[in-house]
Amino acid sequence: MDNFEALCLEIRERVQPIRRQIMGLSHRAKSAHAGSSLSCVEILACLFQLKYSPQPMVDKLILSKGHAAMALYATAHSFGLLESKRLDEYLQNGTELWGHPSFHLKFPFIDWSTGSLGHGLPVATGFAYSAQNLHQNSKGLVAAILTDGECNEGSTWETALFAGHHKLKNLLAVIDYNKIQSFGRVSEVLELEPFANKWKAFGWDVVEVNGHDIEILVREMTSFASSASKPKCILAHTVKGKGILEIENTLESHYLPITSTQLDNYKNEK
Ligand SMILES: Cc1ncc(C[n+]2csc(CCOP(=O)(O)OP(=O)(O)O)c2C)c(N)n1
Ligand SMILES: [Mg+2]
Repeated sequence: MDNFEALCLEIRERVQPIRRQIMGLSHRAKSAHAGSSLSCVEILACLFQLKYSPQPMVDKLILSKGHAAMALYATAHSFGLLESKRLDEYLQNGTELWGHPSFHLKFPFIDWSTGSLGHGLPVATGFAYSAQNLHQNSKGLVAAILTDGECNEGSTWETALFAGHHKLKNLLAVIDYNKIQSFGRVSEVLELEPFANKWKAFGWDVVEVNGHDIEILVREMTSFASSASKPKCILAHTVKGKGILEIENTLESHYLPITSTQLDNYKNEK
């Protein structure tokens, strides 16, 4: 097995336990945003693997879709950055694992507070610009995980323009393109297509991939890290609620907590 295969295998082995953790958290805390969290598991696991490796490729990781905090916490737990005891405190009164990640709590895996959509890419771009132009010694990528919904925000496109103009070759945006927002489908609320062409027109390298395919994600992330000349956007086609057939690709998955039956079925199936 070569290094690439070994890396992908390691990530793949984390995916189901992370999904199970997310389901458990949503069920116990009766938390919304299970669908949002399940949608970005592979993307997060790949970026964590590249960030927390002996030779890190990712320097900063901003989960712009802060409402998917359960995915961030479950992934951090998988990588040994968050104890089980603390994970169990999610959304409990008087504890720190809030519904959106807060930088001020000083968890090592939270590089910026997020939750207000449309701000993750601007902040990531600031970090990337500063690393490229002001701190020439800075190494590694600045990565942001965005949603399709926040590509309705002007702030995202202002930043895309700025990053393209400055050829920020250390900036990676991964868009969790699950085609659903909180009040409807992207195609009904505000169509984004031709989405890839828009990013290209703003001066970005763009690829469209299956956002649940570990090999493709890792290949695109690592090839970018070694040979970029401009910022890159990975348009990751995903399924909201991925993992539970009953809620996959539904608007309800944005709001409804995971039920005990869904949790049991998932455990039994895998
Ligand atoms: C600026 C802002 N407006 C509104 C919200 C409330 N809100 C939470 S999630 C969401 C949209 C969810 O759809 P999407 O952004 O596509 O994320 P997904 O869960 O599908 O990944 C909205 C509008 C917010 N967090 N920030
Ligand atoms: Mg969406």
